[in-house]
Amino acid sequence: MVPLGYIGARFLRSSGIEKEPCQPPSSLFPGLKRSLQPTDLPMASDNRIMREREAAVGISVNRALDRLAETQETDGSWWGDYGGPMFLLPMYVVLCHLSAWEISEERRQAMRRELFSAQRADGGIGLHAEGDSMLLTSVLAYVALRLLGTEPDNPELIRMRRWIAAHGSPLGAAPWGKWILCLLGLYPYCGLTPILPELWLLPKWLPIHPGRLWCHCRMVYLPASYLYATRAQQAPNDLIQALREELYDQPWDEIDFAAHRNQIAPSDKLIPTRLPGRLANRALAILESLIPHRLRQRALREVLRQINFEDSVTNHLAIGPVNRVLNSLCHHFREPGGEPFQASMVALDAYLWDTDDGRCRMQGYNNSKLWDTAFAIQSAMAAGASRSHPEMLHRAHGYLRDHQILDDVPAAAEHYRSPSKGGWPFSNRDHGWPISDCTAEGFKSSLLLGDWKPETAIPEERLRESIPLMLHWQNPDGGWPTYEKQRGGSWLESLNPSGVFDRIMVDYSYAECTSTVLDALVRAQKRFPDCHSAEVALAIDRGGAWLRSQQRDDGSWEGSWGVCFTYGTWFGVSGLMALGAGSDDPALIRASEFLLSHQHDDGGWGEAISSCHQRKWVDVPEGHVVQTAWALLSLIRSGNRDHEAQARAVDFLSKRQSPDGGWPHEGMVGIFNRTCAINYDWYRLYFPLWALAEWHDQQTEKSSIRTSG
Ligand code: LAN
Repeated sequence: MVPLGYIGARFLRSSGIEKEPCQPPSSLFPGLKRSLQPTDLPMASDNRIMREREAAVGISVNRALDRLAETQETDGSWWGDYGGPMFLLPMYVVLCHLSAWEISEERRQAMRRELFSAQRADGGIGLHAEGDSMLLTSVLAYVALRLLGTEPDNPELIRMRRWIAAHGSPLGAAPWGKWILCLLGLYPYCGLTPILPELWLLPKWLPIHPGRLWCHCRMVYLPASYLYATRAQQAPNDLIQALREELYDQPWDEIDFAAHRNQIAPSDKLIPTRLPGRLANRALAILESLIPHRLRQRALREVLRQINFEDSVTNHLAIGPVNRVLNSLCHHFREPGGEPFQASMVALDAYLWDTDDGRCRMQGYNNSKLWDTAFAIQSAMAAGASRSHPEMLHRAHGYLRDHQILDDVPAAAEHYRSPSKGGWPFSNRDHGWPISDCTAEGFKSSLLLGDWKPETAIPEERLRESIPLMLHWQNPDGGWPTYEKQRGGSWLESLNPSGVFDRIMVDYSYAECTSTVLDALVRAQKRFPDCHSAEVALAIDRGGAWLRSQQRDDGSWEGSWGVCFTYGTWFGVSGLMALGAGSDDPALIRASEFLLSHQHDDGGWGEAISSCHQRKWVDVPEGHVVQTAWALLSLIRSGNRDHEAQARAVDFLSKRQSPDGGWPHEGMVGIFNRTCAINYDWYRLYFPLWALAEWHDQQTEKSSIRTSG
């Protein structure tokens, strides 16, 4: 343990115990400073309690900072589990089975543990580790467990089989599940909705060209089209024969699979299939029967070219776990054991995470290091780590420097790629796909650390390169997307064939990305006033208007990548503050009122994962540390004057802190596409740290106003 550091020392000073002049607080939010008046301060009778709380929080913050320092990787990053989605590991297991890629016995056991650990009380498995059972994941997990050596008479497996039988067998599974079953010979290709590779040969200007899709969607359907069009499938063996009997309640040969082609059971229909989608499926089925052999071969060559390109520019990591597995399957079926296959299998190791309690989880990305490091830096800086933990910050700075993307991909347009140079990814440079908000967080953190240690700052020209990139990403509606400027109309969503994931068709504007990029651009404007100044000013205006337009009537913002309104509102509020909104801004007042109306008596906030799907606040009585931290940060930043509510939130966070300085794992608070939760391991350390540090900063500031007033 480092002795009482900067925060503690500041407390001693501000409480008058140590008579040193007060440091000006390093608050990042100018609006907050404007808003504070001596009259806002608590009554004198409360002062003693407040000071005690302040002292306790100072200690909490130091302990959390120590924990942050202890858990830093040698490369300067923070690296944690990014598991949760339950459809990923079975895909990996199927790939290894088909390609005879060996998984060690220890790993097999750890994988079995992971799959069983997610089994629900009813016997099935949900889309994510905390979700309700569905066929897609129950069937895939069942198959994976059998491939991993679990016997069919295992009692847990029997329960899983019963759940599957009671909910309609694989015939009702969402399409991605059926794709995987096809490869194993557990489903015939005539039972799939066609995925035509020929779409890639269409003229690029056509609104339905796949190059217009959200990059994650297009990169999944790309290899899926190859596997579909080549009818990739292994020859049935005894295990597959046995599985055919275990999974279906009728003899395999008697099932009319084609008749169930578009069937999705209620458990798997998380998003409705719409009429245009149903019509498109019919049209695809007709087209499939008309495609000449030569055209198919040409289309397959083009698809393979795109797959190989993706693998080569991502060091075989691919953009995400699903296309990583599907691309590897393409390589396997094309050239078993060949070089592209081997390279991809080695890269796939990055997607596996061994937990402390002996489970092996498949990760939602190769890692989340850049994202975590940027937030760890900002929270640590708010907590005064530049004095107490300079070494930690120095190493983290190195990670930012080493993982900025330095080049565009070659022949970008031909491969439907946008500029990359100057951006930051979510994970690391090897992965190479830049993301708008990761770039903004990387940029902000780099400025922060560069100001602190100019001698090790990232060279100015490299920071300047992020600015045109952030400008380039702005959508026509004024908001910011994730990876690429929106390329297709929102109407494409009516063709969403997944049944499971919402908003996958195009790259929409998001409150989170918009808020963060706006904050970065405001800082860019100050730091590099000569850099694209007119465009930056215009982008900020349009972005600010978009962000304001997204505030809901109840005062909240909807989050898309975190659960849910506490997350979105934190970004909404922070974005407006970055634009200079004051605490008297009606939007900020409404946001605070919204948050206060959902605070629990114990000071915490708790929102269910289902808030994201239902698009309305679903309360959980047990407050969540991370959501409480987001809410508290929003209240502090918006200059809300309900100090009592803030104090209760602070107490809630302090009470939950573990002896090691961190906070225990609670439910998952990451989400994607409204339905699938994902675990951000470090959120429970740097967000409470950040909230407590900003609260402490605010107290110190109040004390100084009190003293001078
Ligand atoms: C991610 C991870 C990072 C995340 C943030 C940067 C946090 C966010 O602010 C923007 C969106 C982004 C980039 C994001 C989008 C969706 C991803 C890629 C994921 C949640 C990780 C896994 C998920 C991906 C779609 C999973 C595969 C499933 C499909 C439906 C294709």
